[in-house]
Amino acid sequence: MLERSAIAENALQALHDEDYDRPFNLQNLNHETMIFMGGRDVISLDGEWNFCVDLLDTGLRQKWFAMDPADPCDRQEPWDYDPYMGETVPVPSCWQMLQEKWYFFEGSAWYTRAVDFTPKADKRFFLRVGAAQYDCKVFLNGQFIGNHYGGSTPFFAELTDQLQQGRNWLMLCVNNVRTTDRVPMRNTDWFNYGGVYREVSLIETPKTLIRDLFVRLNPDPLVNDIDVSIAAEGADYARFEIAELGIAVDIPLEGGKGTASIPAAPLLWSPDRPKLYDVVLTAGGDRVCDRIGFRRIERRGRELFLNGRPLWLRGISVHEDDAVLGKVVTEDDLRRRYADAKQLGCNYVRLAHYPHHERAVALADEIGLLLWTEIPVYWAIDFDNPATLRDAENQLLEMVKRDRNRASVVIWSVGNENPDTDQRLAFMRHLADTARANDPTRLIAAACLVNHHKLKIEDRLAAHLDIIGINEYYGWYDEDFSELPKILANSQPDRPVVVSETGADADISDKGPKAGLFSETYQAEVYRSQIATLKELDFVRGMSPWILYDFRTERRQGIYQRGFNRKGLIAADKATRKEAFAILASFYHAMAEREAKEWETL
Ligand code: GCB
Repeated sequence: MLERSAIAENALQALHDEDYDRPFNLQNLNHETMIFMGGRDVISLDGEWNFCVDLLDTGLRQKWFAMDPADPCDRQEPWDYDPYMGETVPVPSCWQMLQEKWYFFEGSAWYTRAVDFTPKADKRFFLRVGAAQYDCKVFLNGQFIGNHYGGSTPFFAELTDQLQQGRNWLMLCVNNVRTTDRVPMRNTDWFNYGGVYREVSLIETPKTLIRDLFVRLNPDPLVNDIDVSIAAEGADYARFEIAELGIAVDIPLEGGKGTASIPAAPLLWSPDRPKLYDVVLTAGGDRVCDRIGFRRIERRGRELFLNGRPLWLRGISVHEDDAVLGKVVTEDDLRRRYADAKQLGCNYVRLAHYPHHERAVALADEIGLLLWTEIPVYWAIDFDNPATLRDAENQLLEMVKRDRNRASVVIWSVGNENPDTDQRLAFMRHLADTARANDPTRLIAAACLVNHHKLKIEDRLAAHLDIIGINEYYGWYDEDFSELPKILANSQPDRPVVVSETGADADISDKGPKAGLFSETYQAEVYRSQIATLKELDFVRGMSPWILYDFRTERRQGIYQRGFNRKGLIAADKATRKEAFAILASFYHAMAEREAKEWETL
């Protein structure tokens, strides 16, 4: 039970409000706390957690996290919450999808659960939260462990020294308030879900710990090496194996780090042949494994190449959104998503606008789809603010470290439609450089800006990218279609352009119009015109129209939108296809057939 003075302190806070959250505003759970997850056994902490929304942050002021799990009848003082009894919710979930009264709730919410535990002398224990939107404070047995910023990447907290024999109480305080200094900021075109919406687990490791493993083909086509980088604690060397390639190498570790370049000739991974190899790393008693594909993605001038062959990215954009589950994804949902993309004739998917579930990336490896993945540096975030940069950089590094063994990921994108200011240029250059420094085997992109007065792609960031993404909505926000060829002709970019977005809304419900804006036929017409224009331009090396499925967003409240962005090729039921689906499919399939014939004759 808390000391009486804490309650008195709490009463005083009503008079002096400013400092209650300062001790918790740390960004100390970040990419540095990550451990390599491949093949680890985990104890799932999913399931029912005690839950309470907390609009006024009373929990931090009144220190709910420090309360004993005593019977409320035995308490000496009045309290405003019983963390250990009462309402429960499932984890993972988004609170908006659970009760109507929580639909527009933005604030803190508390999750509490018991963890029964037996310490083991030679083991370490880590909490892993797959994702919580947006920041998440972790408490164990009343003690503040740390805070993670960023709603779409996993985070870890070592609990070895804090877990006690028997019953432990774990609390997560999740806050989804939109603020100007966050990434993203207050204004987006997707729903601001809240909660612990990806899996939570406890991981047991030996004292020797493999922190990181990065395995890739040397990006230089003349060097047939598999390059390996390792970070491990408590061992002098690590054993790296790919049995199918006859590789078994001991790699010395110095200062916890080791690298090796191993000559090898793996079958190359591609969407047509998504070959993966079993990779195992052992260091001391720790052992991790992964299934890894080897491929080369290159930009030469205005062209893209995959494994030395010219590449045109036949894509579609997709959000992580479900009419029933919100941001929670299931295996069925992901398989349906990629089956729809394949039926469309795609070889590529843009995972917009934040890192999606790691399973989305692993499944793309297995079934053969190239991915563009990105962080939510979206619109006018606070480019002047060093804390905002720290947050963006951390989200980038968490995404890169989580996914850089995935052959499917060929593009890291560092932002979407950001104004071309000096501060933004410095901010995003830094992100592009950081991505390259941590992974030289992928291309860097961003969705850039068009100067609508000069009719030209004009964005200083383009010089620092491998691919210029362009979001253009000719036929929708911009009516005059004839401007699109002019823009592309005026621009003469020296590197490939991927039309990262284009599209139009179509409401195909009974409430939707039969013709004109928001009709299915109008959307189909926009797709016809876009395809006719873009296919003529040699520096356009791909497209990912907006978007595969209709998705929920607060900012769309027109009579045909009703809380949804309806630019999907498929309605929010994820089943009903609109006319434009077949139009894009026939363009992509014809292109794929042409490509296959060209390759046969090579
Ligand atoms: C964009 C944004 C995307 C929006 C889309 C739209 O340019 O990148 O997040 O949802 O346009 O529908 O306006």
